[in-house]
Amino acid sequence: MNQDATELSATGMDFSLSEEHLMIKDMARDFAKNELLPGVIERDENQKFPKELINRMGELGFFGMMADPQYGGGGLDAISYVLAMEEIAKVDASAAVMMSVNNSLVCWGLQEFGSEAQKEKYLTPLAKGEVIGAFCLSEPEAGSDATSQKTTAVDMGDHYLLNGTKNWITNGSTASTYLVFAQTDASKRTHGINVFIVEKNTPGFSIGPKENKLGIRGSDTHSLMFTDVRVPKENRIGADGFGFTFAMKTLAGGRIGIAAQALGIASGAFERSVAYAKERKTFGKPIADHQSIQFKLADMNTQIEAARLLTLKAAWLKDTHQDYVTASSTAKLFASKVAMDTTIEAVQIHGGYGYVREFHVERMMRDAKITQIYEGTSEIQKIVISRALLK
Ligand code: COS
Repeated sequence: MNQDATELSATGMDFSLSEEHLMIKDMARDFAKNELLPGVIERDENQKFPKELINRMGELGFFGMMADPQYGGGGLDAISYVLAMEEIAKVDASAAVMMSVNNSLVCWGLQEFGSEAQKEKYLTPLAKGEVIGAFCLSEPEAGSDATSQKTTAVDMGDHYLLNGTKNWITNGSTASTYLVFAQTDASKRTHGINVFIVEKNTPGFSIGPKENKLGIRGSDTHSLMFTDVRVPKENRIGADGFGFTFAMKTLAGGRIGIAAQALGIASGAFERSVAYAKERKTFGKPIADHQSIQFKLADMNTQIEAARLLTLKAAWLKDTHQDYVTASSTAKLFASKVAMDTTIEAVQIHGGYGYVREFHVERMMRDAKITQIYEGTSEIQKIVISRALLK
């Protein structure tokens, strides 16, 4: 550590990454460049993510980064996860969302709140990346207003009977293990919601057609239907009525993942813009020599740097067991806007080339939009932040 860094850490501030963090970042960058970049345009075009590539991400440990090694996870901190997410999302935001759901919503939720038997049976294959998970909260009439769950779970003694429909489920058909939220007692509002582990081939569980989306087209999004689906009682996570708290707690961490995804989309578009600005010539010189382009790049970089700091701060708060709820909403709110603004500018810098598939930035612009919508819209993040400020 150099002297400046020593002085900074003595005051409690240290922005340097450890060697392990840098190794993880490099590993994710190499994987993204060598294995995700080829084929990313086709995956977007065809809305297909090959099983072999999912398996490869699993083998490399990208699906259970923060889970305990005892259950097959990488045992890494949230900072490592953010660094890897940024590098993956720079190249393929669809791969990043699959990773985000499995790591922060499914694995983290099971690890924190699952029973020992649930961890052994379900967390272990999920953390090893042998199977993929899905987080099934949203419904046709319950997205932002997550309390208004219409899916019901009736207590039948040794099992629950699930009925209802879930919407916009990431990994909808790729997943094998689904965390499904349902009302067990609507009169209790948030305290009448439970979350259940549902296996893919359970009778009565069916998967709707794939959504034809604007962006993150490589990842599969489906509605899911449940008709008299029997779920063993031991598959309920936590005490009766714990489901809504489970959703809020997992989403607080999930939002750090989505902030990192947004950051990656923005920094990917930025890196492409810098490279293009140096190559492309107009009026007899590279467009990087025009001040209008220089100022755009300076603004993009400033925004990205701020988004990165907010995202890493939220991860650091989580790693150091401090309250990160407001910080994760702040990071997601800001980073998702940066992703949108930066990718729009990246297309502008690329001009006509930015408007065609081969130059990647139009896909990034389409991918960016969802980061302002899922795991809590920007408006929901403002509710979370302002409530904390005013309480
Ligand atoms: N951790 C633990 N508990 C939390 C919490 C958190 N981060 N946030 C809220 N809660 C608890 C509250 O303390 C409250 O508990 P009590 O009922 O015991 O008082 C309960 O959850 C309900 O909270 P609240 O009254 O604030 O509920 P609202 O219906 O007003 O909704 C928001 C709160 C808007 C924050 C919540 O519905 C939300 O996050 N919605 C967005 C959901 C979302 O992200 N959807 C996308 C689907 S996943 S792609």
